[in-house]
Amino acid sequence: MTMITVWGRANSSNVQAVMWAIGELGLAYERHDVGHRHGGNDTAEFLAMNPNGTVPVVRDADGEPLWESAAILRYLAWRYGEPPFWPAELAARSHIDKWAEWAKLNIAGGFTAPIFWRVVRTPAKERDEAAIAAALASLGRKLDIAEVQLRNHAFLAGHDFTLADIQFGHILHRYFDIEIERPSHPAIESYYDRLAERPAYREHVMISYEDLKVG
Ligand SMILES: N[C@@H](CCC(=O)N[C@@H](CS)C(=O)NCC(=O)O)C(=O)O
Repeated sequence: MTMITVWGRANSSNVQAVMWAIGELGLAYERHDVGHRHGGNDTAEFLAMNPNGTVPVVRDADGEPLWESAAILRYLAWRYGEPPFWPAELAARSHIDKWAEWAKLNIAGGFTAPIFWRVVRTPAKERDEAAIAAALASLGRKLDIAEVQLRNHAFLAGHDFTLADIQFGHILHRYFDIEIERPSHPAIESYYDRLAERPAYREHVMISYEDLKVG
């Protein structure tokens, strides 16, 4: 079996998405702790792999280093995924890709910096509560869309677990775990409970972010 090498600390949300996919696909891997307190992402060697100095970076045994977690997820899906996780047929694949892209831009983008960083990675006395409330309202409107979808489907893109669930679901552990006011989304809550039954989700996503806390 090929060995995938991952550079990136386990508590990075983008690394978690990639690791969860690797776990779901049953791939052999080795992961190096890089970034945040671990450092190692400003060395010439690392920057030669990823000039952005960000994690994750992934290299397959026979490939070049890849960065951008969405591109990495598509690579893994193309190479190792099977239908229904990543169907061969273009229309079915594009449907999943649409939801995956939507989740990356709107849910991960609307949560990580505007909410998670402001709540968890900012000392209490410096927190901008008005900005957090506005970001929560904005995220809530996007979650309403997922709520409607999940009322009628077990998973984000339909009745099967797909790449779109990785992009959407990897954010939900932190969303449900941190101290914020959450609007009621019963379908998303039961979806999250179902994700929490998946071993790869528990192993790679439902892990401590204590190390990221400030104050
Ligand atoms: N768009 C990039 C963002 C990568 C990114 O910003 N990664 C963060 C961690 S989630 C990072 O490298 N932060 C610096 C660090 O950990 O030292 C992706 O999706 O991979």
